[in-house]
Amino acid sequence: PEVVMVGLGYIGLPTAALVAQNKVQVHGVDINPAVVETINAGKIHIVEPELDQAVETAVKQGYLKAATTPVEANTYLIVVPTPFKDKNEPDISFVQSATEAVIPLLKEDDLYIIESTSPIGTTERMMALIFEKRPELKDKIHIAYCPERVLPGNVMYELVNNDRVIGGVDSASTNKAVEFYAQFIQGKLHKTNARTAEMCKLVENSSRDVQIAFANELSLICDKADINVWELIELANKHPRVNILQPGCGVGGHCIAVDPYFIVADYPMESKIIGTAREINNYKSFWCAEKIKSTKMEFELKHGRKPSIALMGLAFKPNIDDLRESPAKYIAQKVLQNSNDEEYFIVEPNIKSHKVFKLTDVEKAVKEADIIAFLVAHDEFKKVQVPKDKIVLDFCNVG
Ligand code: SAJ
Repeated sequence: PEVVMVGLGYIGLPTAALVAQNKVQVHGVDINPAVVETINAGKIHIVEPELDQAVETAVKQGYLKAATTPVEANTYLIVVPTPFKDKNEPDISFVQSATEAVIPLLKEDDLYIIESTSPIGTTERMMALIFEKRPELKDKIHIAYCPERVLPGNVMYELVNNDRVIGGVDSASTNKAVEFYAQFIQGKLHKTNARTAEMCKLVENSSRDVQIAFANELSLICDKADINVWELIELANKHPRVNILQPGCGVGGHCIAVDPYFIVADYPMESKIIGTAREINNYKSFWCAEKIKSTKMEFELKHGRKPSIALMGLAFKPNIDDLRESPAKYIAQKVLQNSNDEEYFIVEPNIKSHKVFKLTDVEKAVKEADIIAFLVAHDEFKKVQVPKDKIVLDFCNVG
């Protein structure tokens, strides 16, 4: 094969399919044998529009093959997760083990690229590891960092059309990596060095996190000040140079709620706003859960009976079925703790069933609950007519 793609997850698999669509032989690697088997059967193990068709075609035409170990190629891409350990320290052990797996295969003029979101300096660290084991390759291979920036749900389009930032450990590496991506990508390819490219990825997501934190902070102030935060933001945004994002019930997903910690862990004294934004966004989920509980208590005091409560939405953002790192799920868990499940209707129209939560459909929940808490602004919820006598907690501007 021409290309080895280590990691066949949310980014690695679509990227492998895109490269293969261009009739370039790709050898995909994943440590999970079930994933390898699924892909070799032309199927996919994740939910992403248009990906199924792309993988099926690539496998059928023989351009994409998966295995649990890498083979010799000319270009190696590392696209594995970088989770974090306790105390929000980034964990680059997957990047390291993926690199260790390809080191014996590297030869002169090869290209090694990391795409995984990584703390600043990771590419240089992997370069040191490569040359420690293969000193004869020093200055003879190309090493670069090129983060992805695709939005889940629109990956196949954004992979091709988004601009990319490409940073080599030297300019020959940058140029070689740009040549590689130019075969598949229509967006602009911006050249820089590896450290800047690493930080750029972290900064993009931190920037969004900080902006959402600002909106969430406003929502807390407005709640006390008895001002409608949605109206306030809409009006402030009429200013030609103001563009405030939307408050919600916290920030979820596996990127925006994670990547800022990669900066904070290494530069704790300097990253004040970035660190505080994380705290504000996490606190907002806790606050929402407390608000539901206090509303429930007020109802009990007033009516002398327990209210029934509808929790509307579990996904980490509108109109998707992804519950990972979801603030809405966290809130549901928090309010259901130590309470009788029967008082609750949990609604998530984007999934059929859930192993912990018993799901109710939208109409029934809205009709029967005394208190309705909107946690996610799904389109289905916007159409709902909520009867006047209900108590509504709208955390995401559904109403
Ligand atoms: N959110 C708000 N208010 C807003 C916008 C979003 O509360 O005004 C919340 C969402 O509900 C969600 C979270 O933020 O819980 C994140 O959602 P998102 O749509 O902002 O982003 P992700 O996590 O789906 O994808 C992000 C994207 N990054 C940026 O927009 C800077 C995507 O381009 C990245 O590729 C992706 O992270 C990634 O993989 O890093």
